[in-house]
Amino acid sequence: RKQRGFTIWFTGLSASGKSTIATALEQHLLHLGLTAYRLDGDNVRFGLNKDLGFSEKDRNENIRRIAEVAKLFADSSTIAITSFISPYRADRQIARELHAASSQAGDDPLPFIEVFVDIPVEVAEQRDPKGLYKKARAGEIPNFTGISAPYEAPENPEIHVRTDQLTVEECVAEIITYLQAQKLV
Ligand code: GGZ
Repeated sequence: RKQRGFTIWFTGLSASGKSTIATALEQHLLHLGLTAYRLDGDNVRFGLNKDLGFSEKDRNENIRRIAEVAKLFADSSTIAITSFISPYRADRQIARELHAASSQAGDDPLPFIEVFVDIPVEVAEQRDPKGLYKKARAGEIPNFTGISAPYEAPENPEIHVRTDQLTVEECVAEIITYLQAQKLV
């Protein structure tokens, strides 16, 4: 049976564990013989979106473009995995609706799976692997999500993982179980 494309959309604070889980999930899918491609800050914010910063307007545009690119990957039968804070509910809704609108070939909507990588902001701030929260507190990074810019938590994500309570492997297992139940893998 031919692989079906879809998008796994991670959302969560800086240092929540999005990229770690996304990378482990990608490895798992590749081992299953599936084609997956991860979009993250390293390959998008330094390329396609290098003209964008962290104002609300720039984040809106960042997420809009990422959603369009993820949709193209999914439409080409790849599993697109996106790993961005995507702090605004309305932007994630736009990404979802873009996938729901039928694909270019005019067939089924492309599945969109929102994964809320949930961590209390205090724990993210304690982890602070890159020292960004410290800088944000010191006023050296303006509009820092969770400190001086909003994070709008998903109300109805397909998957919700608490990364202060689960291991990376447990989070991946939860996602795989969901995908199997949906007959996507
Ligand atoms: C939040 C920022 C900011 C501000 C730079 N606010 O932990 P990181 O470093 O590696 O991940 C964060 C990343 C967020 O980029 P996204 O494209 O995911 O954001 S959004 O979806 O909101 O457009 C952080 C770093 O960039 N970073 N400045 N002000 N994170």
